[in-house]
Amino acid sequence: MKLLPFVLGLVGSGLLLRADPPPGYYAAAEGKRGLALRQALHGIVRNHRVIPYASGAQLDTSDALRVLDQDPANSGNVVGIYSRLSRSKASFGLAAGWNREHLWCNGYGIESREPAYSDLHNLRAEDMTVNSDRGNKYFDESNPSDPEYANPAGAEALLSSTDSDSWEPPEFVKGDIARAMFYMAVRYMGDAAGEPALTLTDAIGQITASGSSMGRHTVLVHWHLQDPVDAAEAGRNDAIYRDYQRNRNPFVDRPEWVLEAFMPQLTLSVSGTSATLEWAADASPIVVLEATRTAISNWSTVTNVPTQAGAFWKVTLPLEPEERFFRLRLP
Ligand SMILES: [Ca+2]
Ligand SMILES: [Ca+2]
Repeated sequence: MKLLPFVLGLVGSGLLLRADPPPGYYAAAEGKRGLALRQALHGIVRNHRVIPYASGAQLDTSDALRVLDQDPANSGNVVGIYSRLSRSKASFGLAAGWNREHLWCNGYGIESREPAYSDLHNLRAEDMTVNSDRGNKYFDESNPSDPEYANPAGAEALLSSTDSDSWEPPEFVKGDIARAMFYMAVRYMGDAAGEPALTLTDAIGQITASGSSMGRHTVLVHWHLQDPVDAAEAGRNDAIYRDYQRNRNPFVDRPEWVLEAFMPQLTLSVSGTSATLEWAADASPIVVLEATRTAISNWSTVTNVPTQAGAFWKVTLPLEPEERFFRLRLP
């Protein structure tokens, strides 16, 4: 009997608020990688229960965001995804209030069409002004040399920065946003009526109002690794599954699948004074960037040119005394 208070303490700490995917939910995806993994995940998360976007008497997305994005410190408020400002739930749609932010911009392939338009994995509460400041900027590290560089991004977005074409959110939501982008890219593959084929890219020239691309692909992968899933993000995923859409974000449940699904597998082999990096050609990124541990944010393009041989790309690099990191991106 003396154990009882301890057990009650665990219940009170919220450990039971976290659910796991039901047994077998991801069975069709296990052991796969690359396109095969993305297609298997698509088969699992498609055909979700659509919560209507239009505000009205029925349950709609603004009702859901009042619950999903509620301020943990004030049940009468929601918190903005970039601004982190707490706004009264009652101020939805008002000029000084909050509205619905599409992380994957509505203008990049969604075009106000459900189910993508109302997908709660892609919708967040945000202060009206900050939502409009972000506009249709893709996600990327802000460039201080850009004439429109602003850090902070605005008086109401003190933890975000921006430049002429991109938006960089607060550190602790970078991973949440990246995983939402990866979800969108597997949920929407263009195989059902009214559904776009959404793709992530490093080729920022492809991110246009007439396309359905978002980015920057490899920066989002980096953000995913920088900001791992925490209990709040897992709880939001559970709530969308349990109370609204009946589908889950696989990359919140299985973070290791981001690299498996969205990055080519790199093989490194060392011979004498050189090293060879090799990756599958179906991934197609052909620019190799390198950085050293002492200047990890200073990525430069390696001068050695990758060459294709059959189903693989490879590039040979000299071995150097200092530890180096490599990443790939589209040209
Ligand atoms: Ca930029
Ligand atoms: Ca986070």
